[in-house]
Amino acid sequence: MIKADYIWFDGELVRWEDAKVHLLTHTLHYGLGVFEGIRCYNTKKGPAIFRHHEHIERFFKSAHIVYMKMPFSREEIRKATFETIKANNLKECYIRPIAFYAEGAMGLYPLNNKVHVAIICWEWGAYLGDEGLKKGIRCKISSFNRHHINVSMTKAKVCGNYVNSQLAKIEAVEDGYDEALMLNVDGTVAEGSGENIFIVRKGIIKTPPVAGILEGITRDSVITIAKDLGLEVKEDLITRDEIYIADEMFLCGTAAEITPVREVDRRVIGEGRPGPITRKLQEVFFKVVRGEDPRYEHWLDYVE
Ligand code: PPE
Repeated sequence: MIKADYIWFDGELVRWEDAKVHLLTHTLHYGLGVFEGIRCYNTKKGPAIFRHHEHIERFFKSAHIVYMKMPFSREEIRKATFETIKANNLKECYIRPIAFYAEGAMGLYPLNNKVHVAIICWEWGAYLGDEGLKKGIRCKISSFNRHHINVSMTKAKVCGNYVNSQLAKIEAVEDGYDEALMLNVDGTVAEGSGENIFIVRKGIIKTPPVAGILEGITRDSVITIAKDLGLEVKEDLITRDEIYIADEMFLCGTAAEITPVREVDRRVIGEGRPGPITRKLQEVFFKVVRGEDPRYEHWLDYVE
């Protein structure tokens, strides 16, 4: 990864090398921490954070779901993020706020341990590769199911939830694919290891309903943009075989942005290259995040 100079840690900027924690950090052992993934893009008016308020809100809602008390306010986190971007002189970056339990008591009751909060910013290019963004990626339906809604809290971006994602991702990569697609325990399509899923069939865009998956902010942006383009969007259950016969498919997320999918389980999707609707959505999305579409100006939080 491309390192930056400073990390915001519990209210102050510390040097990247000095941002360290104790080996008994509770979250390192048991996984109960919450995090966000946000992107800042360069615009004509300077760096702007895409849908910053929605990401901060989800960060706090994640904490709320898992009983964690956030020791900073939303506005403090927002200002701290600006501070970190400026201290590192970044124009475009990925932003990773994380809240986690410190050392103290061990065992499975963490609420008496201090909550640490850090904000880390660094330059992160195309998550699934530049080539993937242009030509599409190859996916595999994972042998691992996505979380049951009463096993893990899927609306919360909890550190420990990502063990399941990593099992799927490792399996897919070791088998020669770029990314894993995960099914719910009932067999319907859920999400990628770190992205939401969309297909296009007969001109209609389809994505699974939010039950059981992370309520992606990029997913919401894509739905809004698509509807504004006059396209029909359906939030409905998708079966595995419906993916195989889709005309187009793409994944979306903060890190993955809009990444086309050209093959799933060795079946070519559509023409085997990004389809017209996927390309149109990508084109508008990249204009929106870089402040080139006034209709979505309210989605940008300019770094002050
Ligand atoms: N589902 C999952 C499981 C997920 O992790 C993400 C984001 C999404 C959907 C899309 O959500 P949103 O970013 O709000 O559109 N995954 C983050 C972590 C990636 C990582 O490898 O770390 C991200 O994209 O930042």
